[in-house]
Amino acid sequence: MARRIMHIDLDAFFVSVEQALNPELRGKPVVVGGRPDRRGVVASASYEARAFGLHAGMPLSTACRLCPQATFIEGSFPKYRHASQKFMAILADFSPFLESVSLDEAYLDATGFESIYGSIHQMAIAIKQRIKDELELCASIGIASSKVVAKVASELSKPDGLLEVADGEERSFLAPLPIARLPGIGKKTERILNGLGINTIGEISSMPLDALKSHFGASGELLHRYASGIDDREVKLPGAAKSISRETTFGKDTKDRSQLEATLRYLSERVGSELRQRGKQAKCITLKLRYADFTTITRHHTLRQGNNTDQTIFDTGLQLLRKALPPGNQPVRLIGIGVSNLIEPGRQLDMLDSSAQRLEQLNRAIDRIRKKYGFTAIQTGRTLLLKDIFPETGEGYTLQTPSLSR
Ligand code: TTP
Ligand code: MG
Repeated sequence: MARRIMHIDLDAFFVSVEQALNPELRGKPVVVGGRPDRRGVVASASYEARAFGLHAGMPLSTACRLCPQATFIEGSFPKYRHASQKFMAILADFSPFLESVSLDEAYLDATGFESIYGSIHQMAIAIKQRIKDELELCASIGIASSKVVAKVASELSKPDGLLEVADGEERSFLAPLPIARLPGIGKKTERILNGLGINTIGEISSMPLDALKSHFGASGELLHRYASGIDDREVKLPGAAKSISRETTFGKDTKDRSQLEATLRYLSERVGSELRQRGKQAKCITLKLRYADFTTITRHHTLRQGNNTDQTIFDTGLQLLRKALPPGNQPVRLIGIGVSNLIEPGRQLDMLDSSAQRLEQLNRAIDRIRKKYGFTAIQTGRTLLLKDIFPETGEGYTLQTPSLSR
């Protein structure tokens, strides 16, 4: 049986929360992001403001020039978080198969729920109604056999939309749409494709796979699949690990920098590999150290964007290690590295353009080789050192203790 996946996204979320709290703002051009005389960009614009060309990411000064009569609001994050929690609680009442993607966006697997609600379409109407009644917010919902098609459908249906793509119709639904509608296509990819004479999603799906691969590497394949409406990603339930970490206790306490750094590199590769396997990126990296006297410290660093490459995890860990270990420190008993604040890749990021994406592809290639031949089939210069330190062990040095916190 084909899956029925819903993508639910609130319309003009930050602005709509403000309008729900202050009826005077309803039906008017409203912008959340800050006062127009300040630097900064539009975070959210009401649909009335969008009629004047305003959109998220536009400098506030431009927004003010295009629509001086708009009400500009600074915004307050706790209000939006509170509304988001209520929104997710309503969705959870409808199905436990729920994945929240951001504050105002979620996927819900509704496969098999027809018998309860009459049809999935009816279920979506009931969801929209409850959100309207209880939160005074508008949700747009796309329904399809996969995440990617459901997301395109909900965005196309905005505002206050509901659009269901029948099973088997995915490809023909996507085909006439401009390529920018496909999640993951950023400005640069769009330019390259336009340069090749490709303007619609259907034209991407008709391109030979090899041609796409030659322009976009491994991402070309994903692009081809998505453009054809093929996407096996599952709705991931809460309870999936919220953080991933690896740590090791040394056989003998050590002050040796190269041993600490080699171990850190090895643990970073383990964490990176697990992160990629889960299809996530991390925004927070944490180093853990336990000294010989059992004093334990942790140090965090938050990245500007999500990342899942070994290199970034290690480089960040190394910086934290260098700061945390002044010269003359006492010996280290345990070292660990972890990642948290896990996000879905590719929402704000341009999936195909960034150099981080390229590094990720390299990491994935290494993952594949390791899967086939064992983790130590590929070693970086640094982890080779560990062979001398732990010569008796083969694959994996048996030194890491996995810990997945939920
Ligand atoms: P979106 O769902 O992308 O935007 P939206 O809800 O305002 O409008 P719509 O879905 O109807 O197109 O993002 C949700 C919220 O996230 C948005 O209200 C404000 C915030 N946000 C930012 O702070 N900066 C941004 O660049 C974007 C895109 C969103
Ligand atoms: Mg939204």
